[in-house]
Amino acid sequence: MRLIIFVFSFIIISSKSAFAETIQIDFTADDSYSIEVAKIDVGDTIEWLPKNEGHNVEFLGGPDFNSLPEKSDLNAFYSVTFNFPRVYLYHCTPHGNMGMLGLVIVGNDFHNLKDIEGIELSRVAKSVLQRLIRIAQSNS
Ligand SMILES: [Cu+2]
Repeated sequence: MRLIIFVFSFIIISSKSAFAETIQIDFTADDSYSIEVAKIDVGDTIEWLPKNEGHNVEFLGGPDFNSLPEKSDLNAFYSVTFNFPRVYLYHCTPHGNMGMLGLVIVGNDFHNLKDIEGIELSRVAKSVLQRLIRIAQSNS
């Protein structure tokens, strides 16, 4: 009986780590993120690669503003594991007003979309956000 429990718990632990994925997003030469809409599962990790200079990642919104990941340094590798579902919005601190934005949808959960849409942005950034939301919803 004890052996069965042991085997069963091992399967749960190993299957969880086997399915956790890592997605890589580059800073592009034309001031954007190579993947603007990332749809991932709970527990997945996103890595941002500083392939071009002058960019970073700063979160503007998510399920719980106080627990959002810290702003990354310019030109630095950055990695975040998303353990809670919902929509997350981030931008590049120097280029956010010009529309360098990214959306992360964790667990296909759009419950906080209204909060994300209510975040104050420049006019250009606002229209980029609307485009990204349409992309996110069209293949959900
Ligand atoms: Cu930038």
